[in-house]
Amino acid sequence: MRVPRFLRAVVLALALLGLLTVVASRARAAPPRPNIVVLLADDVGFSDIGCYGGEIHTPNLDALAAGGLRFTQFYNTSRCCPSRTSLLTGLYAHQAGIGHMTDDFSPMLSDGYVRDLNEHCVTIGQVLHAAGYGTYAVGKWHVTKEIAPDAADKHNWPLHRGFDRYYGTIMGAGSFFDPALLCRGDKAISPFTDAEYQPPAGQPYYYTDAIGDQACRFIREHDEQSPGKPFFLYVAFTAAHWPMQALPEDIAKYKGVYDAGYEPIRRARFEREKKLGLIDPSWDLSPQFGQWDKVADKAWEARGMEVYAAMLDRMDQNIGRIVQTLRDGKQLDNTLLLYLQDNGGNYEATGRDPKENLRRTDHATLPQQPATMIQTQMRPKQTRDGWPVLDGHNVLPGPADTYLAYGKSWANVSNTPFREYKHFVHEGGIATPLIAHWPAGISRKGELERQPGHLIDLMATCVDLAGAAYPKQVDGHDIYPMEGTSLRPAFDGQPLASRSLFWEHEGNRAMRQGDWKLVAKYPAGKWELYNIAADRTEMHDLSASESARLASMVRDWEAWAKRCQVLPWPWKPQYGQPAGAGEKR
Ligand SMILES: [Ca+2]
Repeated sequence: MRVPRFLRAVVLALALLGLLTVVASRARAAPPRPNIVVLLADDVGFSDIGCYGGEIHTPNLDALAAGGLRFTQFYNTSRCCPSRTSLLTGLYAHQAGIGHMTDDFSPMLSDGYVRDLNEHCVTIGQVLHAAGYGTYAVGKWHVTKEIAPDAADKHNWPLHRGFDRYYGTIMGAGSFFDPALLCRGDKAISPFTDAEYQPPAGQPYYYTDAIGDQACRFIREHDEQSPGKPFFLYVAFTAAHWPMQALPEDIAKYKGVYDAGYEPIRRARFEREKKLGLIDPSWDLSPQFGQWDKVADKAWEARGMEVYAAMLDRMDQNIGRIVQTLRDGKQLDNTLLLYLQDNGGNYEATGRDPKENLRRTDHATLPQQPATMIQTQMRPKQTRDGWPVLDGHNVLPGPADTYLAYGKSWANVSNTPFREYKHFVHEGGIATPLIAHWPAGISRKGELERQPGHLIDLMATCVDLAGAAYPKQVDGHDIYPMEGTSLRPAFDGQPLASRSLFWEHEGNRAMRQGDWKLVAKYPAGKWELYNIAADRTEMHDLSASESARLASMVRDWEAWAKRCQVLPWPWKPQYGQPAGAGEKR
């Protein structure tokens, strides 16, 4: 039967309309680009938060873990500056110019160690801003050597590195009650005369609360001012970096929890990690550092850990406020929240063994300082109301007039079950939790992801999820290609791109290739080799029995070190030279 031509035209038109309708509804159904919130903690070990085995109360992080994905083999780069550099730029830190610290004044400053972000990198802020995201940074920055309040050159400060708004500290550490180089945007401010944020009545200024408050404010104001536009928010807490300072009500929650010392806490964490499936039951627990029965002042020693726990507890409370603000703004469903830590537990002995162990006097002995003063001292000599800041064994850490670290033995507990600490690239220095929570984008609720990942992957993930273009050049300067890979396949239970991962910090070196890890301590330290699947606690060195594999991996590490400006390094001896005078030991 012949179909009249006009009828065929009508059928064709209807079919086209139907097709267009399907296309249009698919376009409507495509989810909008997610907001991305990175929550970074400072100097915290693998086992500290609850959902990674700790007894510290972190219900908000635990809830994110229950509704999202926990990575069991995620890595940082073992120290503040390089980790932040790597996170922000998607490069190995040496490529961006910060292979060591921003305040390293060693004379040899080859390309990998210029102490400032170079012109061959961009930050996630820059890339996502260009892709139409609102971009916000809160908290610790620590990727520039320009740390004077009136620095003429602020080209590596947050507002000049892709962020629309910033509140936080440009320097690496400071008092929680009077932070060093606190800034709003480019301007250094005093927390005590800041018209835009004051703590609730009766509460002191406390940096962790201010960070949380400001993060919530940026989220709310973004919703009001740019509805429908996605945002990137980088929240870099300074908890639980020294000094151990916390609010009394939080410290009180942990009173007595650590009175039995290191061993029972470490053992309990080890057992919980096994129960949670985070570690393999066949792995040995690494040796414990510190003997509780030899500790002379147990109350003082336990107090350090009580305050540390209180600092993380308060951070978690503020993460809860951030999550609630997202929920209130109906943003939580399409926000990717990533929680991670910049390096392992910190063995540095700041304030623990001073020349003089002073005692607190019964009245303030120093002149008051004006509320308007800009604090520039990492370790203030006094509080604003005239109390000298004290360290040593005659003061219990916690209040504003104390400045102490929690010490190597507790850092060893933080890093359960692993060896070593911040600075080093054995697993205790570089293993971090990564919690990824995104209701609309991650279906694997409460699951563990066992593929390795690294800070360099955050840029690649952001570029992928935002549909952003990573630039080849900026202002005529070539930009290094991203080193990482998007984590999105892992969100869907798929394999990540196969690659090797590399580390160097202060001559400590490492590489991951499949299940194998090459690692060495100090510039002249000998290479060790571990099978991480069988022995992630690095207790059984296989370098002698796997000499061919060792040689092959060493060659790969050397090629990476040359390509990524790791070598020549500022340490003695130079790489490959025998141990000698001046070697760091
Ligand atoms: Ca750190």
